Amino acid sequence: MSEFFKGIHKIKFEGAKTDNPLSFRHYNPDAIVGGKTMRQQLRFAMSYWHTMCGEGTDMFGRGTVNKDFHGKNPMEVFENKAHAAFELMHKLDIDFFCFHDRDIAPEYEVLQETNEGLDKITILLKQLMKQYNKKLLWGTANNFSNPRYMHGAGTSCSADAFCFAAAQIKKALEITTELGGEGYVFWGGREGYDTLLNTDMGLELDNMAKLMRMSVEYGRSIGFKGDFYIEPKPKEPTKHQYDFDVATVLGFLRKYRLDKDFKMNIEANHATLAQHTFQHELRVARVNDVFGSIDANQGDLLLGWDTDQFPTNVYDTAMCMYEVIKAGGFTKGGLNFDAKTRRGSHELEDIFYSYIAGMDAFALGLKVADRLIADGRIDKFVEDRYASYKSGIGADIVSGKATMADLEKHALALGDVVNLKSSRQEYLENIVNSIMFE
Ligand code: XUL
Ligand code: CO
Repeated sequence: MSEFFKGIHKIKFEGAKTDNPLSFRHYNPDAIVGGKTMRQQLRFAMSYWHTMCGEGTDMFGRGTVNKDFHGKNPMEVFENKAHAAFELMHKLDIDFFCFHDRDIAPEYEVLQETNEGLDKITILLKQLMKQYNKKLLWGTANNFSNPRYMHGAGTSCSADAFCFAAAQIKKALEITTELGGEGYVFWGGREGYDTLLNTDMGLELDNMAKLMRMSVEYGRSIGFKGDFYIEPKPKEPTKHQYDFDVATVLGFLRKYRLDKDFKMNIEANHATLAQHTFQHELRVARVNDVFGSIDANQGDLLLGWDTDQFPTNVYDTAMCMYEVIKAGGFTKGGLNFDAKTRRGSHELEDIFYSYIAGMDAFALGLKVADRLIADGRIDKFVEDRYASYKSGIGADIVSGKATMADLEKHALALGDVVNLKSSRQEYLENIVNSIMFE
């Protein structure tokens, strides 16, 4: 097979002093940080959709880069994409990839034919995975691009569209299982609404839960052992996406008793669209035991949409990795770069600069998070801040022993609350800076 990324060699760790832009300055896959290799801690994944399919289109203009990879017919295009994908993962030393069904094979007029194309590509992917020693982090179904999903998929007003969505998920689960996928993602696609004037919200949510329940049962019945994830997002394409944020999704899962079956795939740009920090979303997932995987990217805070930029903000990657380490690290999840080069960064080489930037930003973030934890001042501060719950009335509150009468008695005896200490926010922020730039 011909080389698609000519002139680019395997990217290696060269250290912070290197002036070679096609090298890692911080990501050293075999270096140990926090008791594991960086490779094990970070579990980087390539997103097939942006990297192999995204051509730089936006609503004002067509593509600026061609991703046909010299294919002369639809099937050849996707076969070549597969070869290019593995060359890219090899050169970037990325161990995992993630895809939607429609990223990896052509969509034809007839579903049966589309599925046959998927089967062919699945055979090729399996062979390439073996050859290059790469793994599938997660698969998913694109239940949002085709016009049949204009009113949603699992939440469509059309039972026919609902069946098409189910058929696609069934097939995507089969492929994901065949490729040994470690996860399967539901991102809400068009599951939401623009106006309540035409929407039966109760029925839509009930139906979405039914589709998820059936998907989990089907996946387990065919031997899928990976984790199921929901990826929250507050808006775009619909005004109100049902999976707004982690807390909203948790409410949905608990209502339909699906909370033991799903974890969260948290995307940085979706968090900020929901007016949360990335760390907030990770923390909500962590304290509710549903942290699973991450779509690593960043948004532009001056723009109100999902720009899917490669992550370069080290404050964010550091706080992200702090949460990941505190959650016990990734088990089946990883860091999938759901990120695309800017429209003007139109040369294939830009894909390499982008991934290198993202991987180095996360390597730095991991190192900072590890030092923050080893330093211990922040964790100790938080621990001390809640010391009043360790003994006396506080301990009785935590254990559930205290009654309302006990609390009232305590308050009456006190007269007032007199021992409140400073929250020391600025002191703590400066500790982060001092560790980051030590
Ligand atoms: C959309 C998005 C998706 C999911 C997978 O905003 O993030 O690409 O990650 O469907
Ligand atoms: Co995503």
